[in-house]
Amino acid sequence: LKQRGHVFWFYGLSGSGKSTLANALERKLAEQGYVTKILDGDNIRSRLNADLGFSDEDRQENIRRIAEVARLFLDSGIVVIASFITPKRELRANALEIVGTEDFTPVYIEASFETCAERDVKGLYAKAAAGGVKDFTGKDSSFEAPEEGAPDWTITTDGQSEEQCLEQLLEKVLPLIQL
Ligand code: GGZ
Repeated sequence: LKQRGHVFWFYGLSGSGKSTLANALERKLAEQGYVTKILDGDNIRSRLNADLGFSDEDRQENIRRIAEVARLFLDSGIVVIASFITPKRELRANALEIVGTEDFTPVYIEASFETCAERDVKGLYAKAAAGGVKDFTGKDSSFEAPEEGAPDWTITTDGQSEEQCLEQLLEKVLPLIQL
């Protein structure tokens, strides 16, 4: 492959825009001939990790397995775009450790809980507010933003268009995957 493999690990609240941006980024990269793989709830939580829920332990196992899968794709030189809430710093650190520091970039997709709740694309926030979602991130289960000085990239979807976010991403992504 005429590319350098890399794992871009998108994390942030449900509804922050992770999947939208992951898909948009994949489309752009594909146009330019890059071979990519998206890992997200749709292809992982529905199958490989269908046995896992949202307790701290299950999220940890979820992220561990995904990072191992990402590593396999990376071994083949593929650009992986993983998109999971990954709510705790420790979970992000574990994923980075499994994949390897060199080839892993954590990307915080930032939007406030209020913004995500307003968007409520899947009606999950309304359901959670009514008490119908166990361990909901940002409500009964905490989300840890990147610590001050963390090397993580931050893309703010709050108040920026998808195009603006995508442009910011591309500018940082391309130098890492170009040979
Ligand atoms: C958070 C939940 C929950 C709870 C179901 N808390 O926006 P979505 O719907 O499509 O994506 C969310 C997805 C989160 O799974 P992850 O694998 O990314 O989470 S983690 O990294 O923390 O393991 C959401 C849906 O699952 N969902 N219940 N309780 N999100």
